Amino acid sequence: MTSSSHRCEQDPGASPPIAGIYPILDYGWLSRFPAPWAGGFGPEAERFARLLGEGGASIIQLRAKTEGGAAFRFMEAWTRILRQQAPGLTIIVNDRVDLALALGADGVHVGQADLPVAVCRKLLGMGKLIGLSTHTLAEVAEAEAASASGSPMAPDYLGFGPIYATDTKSDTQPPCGLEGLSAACRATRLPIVAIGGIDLPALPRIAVTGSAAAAMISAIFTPPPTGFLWEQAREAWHSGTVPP
Ligand code: 3NM
Repeated sequence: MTSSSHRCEQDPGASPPIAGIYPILDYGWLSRFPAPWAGGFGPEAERFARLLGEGGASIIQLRAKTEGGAAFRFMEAWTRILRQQAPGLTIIVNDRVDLALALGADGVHVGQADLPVAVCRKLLGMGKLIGLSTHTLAEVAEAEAASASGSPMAPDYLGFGPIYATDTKSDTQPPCGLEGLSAACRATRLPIVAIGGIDLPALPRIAVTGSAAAAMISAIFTPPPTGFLWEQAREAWHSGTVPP
């Protein structure tokens, strides 16, 4: 990454915040499950958060596309539990700069049609992480140019996708596949978080494209009794083998 004063940098001496598996706790997806995922937040949720902390997770995103109190309570509860049980974890809020501020999150992830990165930066202040969704090489090139010139429009990392077809988000572009992802990684020095339809068998292939991380919703948070596949995903990413 280029050096500039206004952006968070991935410090090569410390474990970088954007690395490996990037789980997204999505309110809509988790609402299909019983507590603790979308409500309840008992000891099960604490165990889940501890697993992330002890398992070396670096980052997580809280995502709630629905407006209203329930979505806020979802984010508030998870932030509290994650802060208690996994203190080193970087917590990113999707779309909502206001909620990121209210919750004291570590950053925000915005789409192309959301608040511009420079405005997010102004609202959140220095030292917060800002991610931007990209879906085309032109969008990647635009972010890279902003980064190279030290512009306040530059995000700290890029989401890029969808890599594969997904049912979790309805308004996606056509899948770009591994070739599209590799091209995006070559087009920027910003860390790329691959997203969209990524399951466990895909992780070893994603890991060798140059992506910094792989974001996962439906394939890592599976219905009970299987539950949260954090350890399996981490192993698939790091060792290249998919546990049975
Ligand atoms: N953004 P799953 S695809 C939230 O292409 C999101 O920008 C995408 O969910 C993009 O891991 C997507 O269940 C859904 O496929 C990811």
